[in-house]
Amino acid sequence: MEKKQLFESRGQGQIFRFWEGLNEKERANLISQADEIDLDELDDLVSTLVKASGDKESVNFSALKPAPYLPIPEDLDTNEDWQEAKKLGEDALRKGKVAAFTVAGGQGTRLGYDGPKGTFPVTPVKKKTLFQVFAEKIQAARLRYECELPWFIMTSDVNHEATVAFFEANDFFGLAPDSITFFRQGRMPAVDYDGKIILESKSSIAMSPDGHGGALRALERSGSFKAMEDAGIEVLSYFQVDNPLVQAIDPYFIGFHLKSGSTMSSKMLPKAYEKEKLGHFCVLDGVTQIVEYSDMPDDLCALRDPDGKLSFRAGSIAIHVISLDFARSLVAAGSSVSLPFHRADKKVPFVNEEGNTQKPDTANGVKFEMFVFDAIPFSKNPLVIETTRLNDFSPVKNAEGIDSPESCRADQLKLFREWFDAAGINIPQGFDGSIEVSPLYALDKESFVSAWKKNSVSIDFSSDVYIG
Ligand code: UD2
Repeated sequence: MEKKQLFESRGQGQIFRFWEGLNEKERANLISQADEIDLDELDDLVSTLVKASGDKESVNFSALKPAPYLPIPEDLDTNEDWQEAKKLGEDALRKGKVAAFTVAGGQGTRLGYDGPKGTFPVTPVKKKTLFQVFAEKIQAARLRYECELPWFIMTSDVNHEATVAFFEANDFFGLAPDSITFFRQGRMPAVDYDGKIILESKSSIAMSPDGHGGALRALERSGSFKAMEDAGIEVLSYFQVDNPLVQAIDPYFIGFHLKSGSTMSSKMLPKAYEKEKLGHFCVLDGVTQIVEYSDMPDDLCALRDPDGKLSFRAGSIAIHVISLDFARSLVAAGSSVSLPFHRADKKVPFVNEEGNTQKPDTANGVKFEMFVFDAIPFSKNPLVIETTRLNDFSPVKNAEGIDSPESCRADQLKLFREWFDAAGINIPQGFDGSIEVSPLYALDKESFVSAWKKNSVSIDFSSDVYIG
């Protein structure tokens, strides 16, 4: 068999070691997985990331500097620069140049939730799921800017069908089904420490999602880039599935991206504490880049400016505006640059010589992932702008504690209370119920205040309050 010979000739014949005992369906499965593997790419990764030192040492930390960022002004409404940016962003939206893009291919292992993360309920009163929150934010932006605003959602093999079924079962949350595109990200095989592809059962290879950086390849492969181009899209508003507070569509951010001639822009927050799990915006030899929290040495995380602020305080919250042409150029045939892979040591279930799958107690292999933010060093005028936590970031990552459903609920309550205050709504002392405002009612404080002025109702604070 040709495929078997090819893998044998490349030292990876072990994936076919149970071949003789497999039925037709099992053989077809194994072959189709093998077809997904680019052996040249894998050889390269094994020699650079598995057998050599790995990617961590490749950064010259002694030359690393904090990246500059555009601070958020005290008063957005009177700041000319920000107001000019807002107008540009709104104009791009009205002209239909923007698409929303959510990466939702991750496995959500830390949350301990069995299902696509986007189907997790997060809002305080109505228990809307993450997907519903984003759908309503996108719908509200479509209405506000009278634009198509297509939504692209990247899934992975493990959650694609369940994700699409969830949208179908919920009537796509009122959005036109053809205005949402679901596409799968790619997969990479896991290898052992000798660089051999790991077989997870007799007929299947241990394959896993190729990281959110795989989005660029997947957008190209799925025809989504082409569809965006045909629809006149110029920029993507990129966000992660785990963060319901994100301003899915932020005219200020989009406007600054356009105004500064950037091809990839990012939002930052000052880190709340030294080891907060956010990538760090840095500059190395004049090139802006993100150094992931797990790769940043402790002493640099702890370094402080004379005023006591953390020097490397600019934390990435994984919200970007990316120009379509730039994203495409990184994956175009013959492109001179490509996103690097990172190594992650994992416990990878494997098939033993008796043909049974075994779960190891310690890491036994390496998975390969790309990160979308590794595109930043290739971008023109990469812009980093500050935002505020309540207006953009409270992710659901862990079952409890920091970045959990509970902390996210508390942040939503804080945000909605702020909106109530701004609109002059008096919350009775001792009210300990929940408050929730639908994105379809208001997307931000400003729109809440003006909607409330036009259309206030009396609120019954004897139970939870929902404004929709
Ligand atoms: C990510 C960033 C971190 C910080 C933080 C903010 C990385 C490596 N780190 O950390 O710097 O910005 O977010 O919340 O990204 N995903 C896919 N496919 C994959 C893997 C992930 O779609 O193969 C999606 C996943 O569904 C989620 C997002 O990417 O929406 C983040 O993934 P994560 O939870 O692994 O990232 P995290 O929290 O370590």
